Amino acid sequence: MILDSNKIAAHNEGLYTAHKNKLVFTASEIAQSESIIQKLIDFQIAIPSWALGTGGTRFGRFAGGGEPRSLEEKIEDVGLLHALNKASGAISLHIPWDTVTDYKSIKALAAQHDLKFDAVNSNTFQDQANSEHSYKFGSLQNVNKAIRKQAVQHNIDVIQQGAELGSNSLTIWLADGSNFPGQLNFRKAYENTLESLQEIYAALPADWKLFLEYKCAEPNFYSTTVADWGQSYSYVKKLGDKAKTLVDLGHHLPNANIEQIVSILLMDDKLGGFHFNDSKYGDDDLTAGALKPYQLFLIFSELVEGMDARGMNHATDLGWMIDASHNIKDPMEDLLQSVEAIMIAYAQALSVDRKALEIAQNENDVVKAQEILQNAFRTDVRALVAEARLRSGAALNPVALYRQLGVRENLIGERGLKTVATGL
Ligand SMILES: [Mn+2]
Repeated sequence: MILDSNKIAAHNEGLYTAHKNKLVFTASEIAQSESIIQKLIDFQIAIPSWALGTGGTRFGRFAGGGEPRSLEEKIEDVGLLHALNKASGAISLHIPWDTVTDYKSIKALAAQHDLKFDAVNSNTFQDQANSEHSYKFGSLQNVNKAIRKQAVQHNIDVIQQGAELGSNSLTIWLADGSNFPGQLNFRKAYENTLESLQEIYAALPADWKLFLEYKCAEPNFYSTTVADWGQSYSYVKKLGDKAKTLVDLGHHLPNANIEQIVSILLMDDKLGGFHFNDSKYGDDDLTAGALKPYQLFLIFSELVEGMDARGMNHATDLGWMIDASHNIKDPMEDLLQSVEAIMIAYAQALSVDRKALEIAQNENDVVKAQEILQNAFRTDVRALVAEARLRSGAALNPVALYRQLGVRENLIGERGLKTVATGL
């Protein structure tokens, strides 16, 4: 299904007057509105290929209809999202779920939808049908050298596939760890993992980055071999300049101060990118900004401050991606909501009065510092986000237009009611 741009224009026409009134008011409240709108236009958030189908829990999966059955259909779905919001101009593939056989046609399809290939993700957390060795007791950490070799080779294969597509980063998340005390020698698990990562790092093209994601628990519940940002940092520091830490918002112990982690990693040039989602208990993978929008804003506030301090390009110098699972919502609607929440947090962070905040900090004026941050958070920036979409040719209200056009019903018509997205 391809969205007709006339339908987007007609939708925008109906909402235009109300939007313009809001925009005029917002611009009167936020001095730097025009530069914020431009930054929002440039900012793109990658959609992971595995988020387009309905996820599940340990207990069951309730499939939606019209889910993408192939990589081609996943690209078409991201193309639909991007047409609606012009802020989802990249797709992140997961190998082997999205193994490409015809690079030329896949690249042409992505180009047709104005999509780039973001980081490619390797998978050593499950056994593949044709693999010789099992990852039951870990992959890069495994006590068996042959199993480590197989996992290293898989990552090198993923790099090669990504390079064919024009991607320039590899994300590694390891399920490696242990479930019981005594199962692992922590130091040896670390050393094996480091050696394996070094072999993968050696295969990276010159202009590539390696993102090492951490996670405090799950699927292993006693120890995780890359458990937190400190452990990821320890590995990437030893690997070299192309290796960075990736922060997934759902991968911390409860109440971790993620904004502080982000600030320090950025300062040390070791922050690679983000996986956005929201959570109440653990790796809940809920819609970004659904539960803790203030935390999301505070994280973006540190990102903007830290990137500006280093003279970085907000749009291109870090990897921005959603990593979420949709168990009960239409995945496409959920992704539109996530992108909107991320854009709002980014716009709010851009509107913070940095000079006034610095003065308040230097004067230990705690009340003033809080007032400045909360004023930015409490100012409604949705008209700026909508204006960025309007200027890009996207919809003023993407979720409303998605429903109005009956996109899901169309996809069910094309693909059937009982489809299951590949990969999950
Ligand atoms: Mn993740």
